[in-house]
Amino acid sequence: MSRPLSQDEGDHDARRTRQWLAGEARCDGISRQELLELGAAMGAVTAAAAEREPVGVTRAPVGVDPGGAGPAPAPIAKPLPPHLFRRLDSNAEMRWEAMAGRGHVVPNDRFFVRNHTVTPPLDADTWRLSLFGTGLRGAPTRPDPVEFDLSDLRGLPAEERTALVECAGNGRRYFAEQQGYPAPGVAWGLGGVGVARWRGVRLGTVLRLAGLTDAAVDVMPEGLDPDYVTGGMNLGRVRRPLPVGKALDDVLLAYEMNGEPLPADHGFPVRVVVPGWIGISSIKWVGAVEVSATPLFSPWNTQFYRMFGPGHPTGGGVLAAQSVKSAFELAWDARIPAGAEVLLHGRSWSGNGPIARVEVATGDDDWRPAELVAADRGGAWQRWTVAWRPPAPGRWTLRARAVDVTGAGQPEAAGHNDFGYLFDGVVRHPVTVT
Ligand SMILES: Nc1nc2c(c(=O)[nH]1)N[C@H]1C(S)=C(S)[C@@H](COP(=O)(O)O)O[C@H]1N2
Ligand SMILES: [Mo]
Repeated sequence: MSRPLSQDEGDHDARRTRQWLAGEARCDGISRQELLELGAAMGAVTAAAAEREPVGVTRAPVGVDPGGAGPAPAPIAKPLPPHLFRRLDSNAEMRWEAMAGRGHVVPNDRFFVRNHTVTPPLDADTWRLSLFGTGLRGAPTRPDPVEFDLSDLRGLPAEERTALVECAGNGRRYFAEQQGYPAPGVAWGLGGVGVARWRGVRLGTVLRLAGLTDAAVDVMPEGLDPDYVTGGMNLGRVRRPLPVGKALDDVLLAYEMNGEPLPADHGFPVRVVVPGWIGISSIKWVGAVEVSATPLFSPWNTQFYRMFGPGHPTGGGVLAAQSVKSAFELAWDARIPAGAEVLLHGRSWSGNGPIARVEVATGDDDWRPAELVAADRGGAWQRWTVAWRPPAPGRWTLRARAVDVTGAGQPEAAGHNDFGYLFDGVVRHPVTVT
């Protein structure tokens, strides 16, 4: 499935990088030199920290120190029962057994959370969406923006989309565990992904009402969570630009998730949902949106979310579509009864488009095709099943690999990059047959 050029993430990123390096794209608050220095510092950290806790991009949220005014707020508001989640600093990954036998979408109580700092307490009554910039008629400024409140948005035509949100670092821990190359950053297993039914108004509808002009090229939503501080540098609010072509296409300003008001941790009252693009594009707790007639940049597409390291260009390679992945709906080290046939369940997904086929290997046999759940064909991800009769008690390793409609598949080992993005290797999932 190819997308029009103006909506392709990789292409957009490559063009903007050239412009940024040539000094033609603006990145507020941070100079090109500072970002390059931060990159160098983080590179050094990367090498030194290979054997230690993840540091660098997930360093403690300095920006939220309450200054002795009491305990720091919990980074995540919702309960994180250990049978549903594994905590990772200010983030929480879904345990895959939490999806066993479930429907197409991930219920809100078990959807993964990726917070750069903390979930901010926001009041829906005083919340405003503020649009400004040179790409709007009359070029409204940040202090004097075009505003919408929540009831304005709810009064506009609503749309619903079932879309997958995945952190670009999902699967990162397997770079270390399976390939011996630890990467800094949140040590996600495969649970930094989820599919939900998002309901809201198209970003394009709001942009047009706000006075979008033909001169607009980039749209940059910004979160209302605290500034992100890392490597001793305050990078400001979490934000990442989109080309106007994508912004006008299928991007939503979502206020509902799976039929409920957006939960606090997932962006209440309103978040951006950018189908098909890496998770960081889907800005939560959106407040300001800059609409610019000149290209924009943010640290979230210059410093983070780029492919660095041997085999990648200096300045970082383009981080294009999310890679193909597969997961069993099973606990890590799950116990499986011996002597009977069991039906193994799992899911596969790809940023390129739908999954075409899935194969499973159980360690006692060759790869064999999995049965695809018909209702998911062409959907945000693909459920599948495969029957297995464990031949004997003991430790077994389950593997699953998928191929998407573009022919992209899963190699035995993922390609290395310093920050551990886009893991696509086959994950070796241990189980114990008793
Ligand atoms: N404002 C804001 N938006 C954000 C983030 C954040 O920390 N702050 N994290 C991003 C990242 S890296 C991901 S992967 C997704 C995760 O969405 P979720 O927490 O709803 O699962 O939100 C994105 N949007
Ligand atoms: Mo992410």
